[in-house]
Amino acid sequence: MTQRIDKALIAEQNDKLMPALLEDYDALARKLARQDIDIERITKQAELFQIAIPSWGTGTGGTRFARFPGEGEPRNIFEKLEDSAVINDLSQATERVSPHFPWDKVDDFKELKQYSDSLNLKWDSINSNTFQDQQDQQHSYKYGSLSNTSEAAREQAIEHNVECIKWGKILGSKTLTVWVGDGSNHPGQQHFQHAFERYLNSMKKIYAELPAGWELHIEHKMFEPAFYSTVIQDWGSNILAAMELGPQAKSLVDLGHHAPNVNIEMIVSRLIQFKKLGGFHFNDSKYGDDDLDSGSLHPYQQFLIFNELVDAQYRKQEGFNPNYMLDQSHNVTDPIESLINSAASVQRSYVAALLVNRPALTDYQLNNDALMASNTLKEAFHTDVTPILAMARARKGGAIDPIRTYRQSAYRATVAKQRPNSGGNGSGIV
Ligand code: PSV
Ligand code: MN
Ligand code: MN
Repeated sequence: MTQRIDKALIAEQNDKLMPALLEDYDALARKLARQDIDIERITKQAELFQIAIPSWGTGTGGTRFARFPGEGEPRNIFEKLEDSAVINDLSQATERVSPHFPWDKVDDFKELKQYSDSLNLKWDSINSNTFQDQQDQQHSYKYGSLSNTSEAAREQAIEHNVECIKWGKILGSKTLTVWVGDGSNHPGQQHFQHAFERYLNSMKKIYAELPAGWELHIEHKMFEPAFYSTVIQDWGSNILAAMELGPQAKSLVDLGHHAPNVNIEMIVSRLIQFKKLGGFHFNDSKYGDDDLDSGSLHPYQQFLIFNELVDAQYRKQEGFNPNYMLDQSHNVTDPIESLINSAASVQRSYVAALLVNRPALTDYQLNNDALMASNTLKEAFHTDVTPILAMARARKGGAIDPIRTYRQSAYRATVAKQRPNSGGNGSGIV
C-alpha cells in the first residue's frame, strides 16, 4: 500500500507555525520593499522552482568500504517512487524523478508510468549505466564501454543507451544523461586521441537515435573509477563532444566532478554562452566526488552558480533551459530528510540570486568598482530567505517545516514494517 504524508497532519503542523511565519514574512517583505523588491514576485518564482530526485538517492549509498542500510529503505523502483512522492508532499519542489537503468529494474514500463502518474510524479532525465558489468552481460566494461577497444563491447554499450531512450519515451522523459567511467590507470595504457575518437563515434550512433525534442546530456568527471586519465574528464572534453555531436547534445555539470578550487560558476557561464548547458547534478564536496548534501559545505559557491543562472534568465539568454537534479549519496542520514534539505538548499540559492540588484551590479562592473560589485552579491546572499521558502511550500500544500512534519508522520517506521527485507538500495553500490 502506498504511504503518504497525511494532508491533515501537514495542515495541523502548518497552523501552529503560520503565525510566526507571517511575522517573519512581513518583516522580510518590508526589508525587500526598501530595496524595491516585491516579495510576492519572488515567492511566485520560488513556487515554480523544481529539482529532480535521483532514484538511487532514496536508499543509503555507502562507500567502497561499507554500506550501513537504514530501516525501511526502498527495495525497488516502486518504493523509491513512494519515497520520492513523500519528499514532494513536504517540499513541493521535487515533482520529477530521475531513474538509473538497470539499477532500477523494470519489467513493465507502462505499469511504472501508471504508477508514477498515480503519485503525480513525472520523469526527469534517464541515466544509463555502462560503468559496471551486469549479470549475464556478454561483453565486459572492464576496459571501458563507449570507448572500449572492442567493437562488440562498444556496440553493447550503444545498444543499452538506445534502449534507455526507448524506455524514456514510454515514461515521458525527454533527456538521456550519459556518464561513463572510461579511462586508464597507467600512463601509456590508452591512446588519448583514439579513445576519444571511439567515444565520439559511439555517441554519434546514440545521438542519431534521439527523438525530436530530446536532449543528450554528457556528464564529465575528473577521475574515478579511472585514476590516471578519463575520456570525458572535464568541461573542455565535454563541450568538444557536445559541439561535435550537434545542438541536441549538451553538457551536464555535477558539482563534485571538478578539480579542487575550479571556478565552477565560470564554467557554467561559458556553457550558457555557447548554448551548451544541459543541466546539473547538485551535491557538495570537500575532497572529490563526495556526493554530500547540497549546500552543506559551500553555500556561497552554490549561490554564485545560481547568480549565473538567474543572470541568464534575466537576460533572456537564447537556448537556456537547464535541468536541475540532485545527485547525492547518503550514509549517515535518512535519505528522505537529506533530499528534502538539499532541494530546499538549492531553492534557497535560486531565490537569493533573484534578489541581486542586476542593474547596480552591471554599473559597478562597468566602473570597475570591485568592492561594491562583490558587496552587491553578498547583500543578496546574506538575506535570509527562509520565510519565502516556507511560504512557497505552504501555499502549495507543503510543510512550513518539512523535516519536523516528516518526523511527526513516523513515515519511516511505518514503511519499515512493510519493507522488512531492505538491505539493498538497488544502486549496485556495496
Ligand atoms: C558518477 O560519479 C555519477 O555522478 C553519475 O551521475 C552517475 O550516474 C552517478 O554518479 C551514480 O551514482
Ligand atoms: Mn552525477
Ligand atoms: Mn558523481
